[in-house]
Amino acid sequence: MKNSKLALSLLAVAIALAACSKESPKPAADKGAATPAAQAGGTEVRIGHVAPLTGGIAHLGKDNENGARLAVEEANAAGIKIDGKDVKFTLVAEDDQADPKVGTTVAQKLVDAKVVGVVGHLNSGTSIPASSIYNQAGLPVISGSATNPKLTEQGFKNQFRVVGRDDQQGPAIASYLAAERKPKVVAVIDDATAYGEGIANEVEKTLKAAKIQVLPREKGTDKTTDWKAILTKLRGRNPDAVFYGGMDATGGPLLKQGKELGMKAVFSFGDGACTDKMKELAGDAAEGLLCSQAGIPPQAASKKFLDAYKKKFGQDPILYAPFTYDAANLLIEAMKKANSSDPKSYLPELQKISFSGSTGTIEFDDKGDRKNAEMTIFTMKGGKIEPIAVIKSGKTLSYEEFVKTMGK
Ligand code: ABU
Repeated sequence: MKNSKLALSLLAVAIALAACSKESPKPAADKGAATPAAQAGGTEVRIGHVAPLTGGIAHLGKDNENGARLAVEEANAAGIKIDGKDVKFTLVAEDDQADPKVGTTVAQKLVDAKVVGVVGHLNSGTSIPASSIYNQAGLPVISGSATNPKLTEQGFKNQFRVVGRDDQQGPAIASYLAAERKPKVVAVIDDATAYGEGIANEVEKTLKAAKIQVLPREKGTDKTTDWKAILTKLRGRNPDAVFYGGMDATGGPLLKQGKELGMKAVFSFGDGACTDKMKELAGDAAEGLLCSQAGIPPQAASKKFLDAYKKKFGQDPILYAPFTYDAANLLIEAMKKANSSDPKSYLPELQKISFSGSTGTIEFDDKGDRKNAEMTIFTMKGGKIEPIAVIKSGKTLSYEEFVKTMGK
């Protein structure tokens, strides 16, 4: 009788434990070998990363994740102690599919997984709705790529970005286009996302202020790959230039079809379509395009970062990886300064940090925007996106002059 009671109690405990493990699934963390910290019972500190890892811009999402992963692995290899304990950082990587609804779902998933900070999201369209979830949870979040101004205009003290904003980037590319190509008529198209529409609005404002005629806005979506109807209509208006607010996955086909239709206009883009992928998608039509980045060109990042990235991933960073690398390092550095991984304790350190990252010195203003973010203008030459000019603190430098200021 006694034995059967004991057996029943043990069974009950086993069932309860099994139920518990079902209710608390392990997050998709790093599957790397256990570090000395973890083996010795060190503290696990989880950092979230979110970007689209599936869909048309998965290549950019993976690039972002690679940057953050490299930072986490380097920190683990360095062996960091917080509050006297060995720490093992794990990267909890989520896929938001560049979809605002999925973005909020995975944001909540990261909060539930008890991450202490987040690098992401890639897109403004996912970052903005997810930001209230992180704000409620008091989690520091740093985007390495989201450029829509609204992200940091909501009064959230936990939200940061290490790139510039589209109310800087839009005027930069539009002014360059106006000054160098002197268009009389410009067509502006966007993909109806927070980023695409936002930067297109900024470009239009700047062009109109320069007394350049802007045709009525044309719109697609972030899935549009057949632009022929819109382009045929625009061809009839004979614009000297086209600006597209959207990503490379949709910008490449737009450019290819525009040239196939015989448009002579110079095609220009913001950072989302400022990649070598444009050559892959548009072929020779990509030659001579103009585009911008709300930060330094990836090839101007520190040699230490570029070498480590290439060694680990067997390729050069595409676009934002130096920025997500810096974002993850900023979270880690703030934890070290606070000697705590508790978001409440290390957030004040992040707000006042001055950090020498792979993309230069990073400090934040009161809104969480990067102070003195550079803007870079590129063209496609010989099938490669090449930086032409960098705008820093209101001064336009040739890329060669800028590199000298980086001490390279
Ligand atoms: N900055 C362009 C791509 C990311 C975004 O949606 O802002």
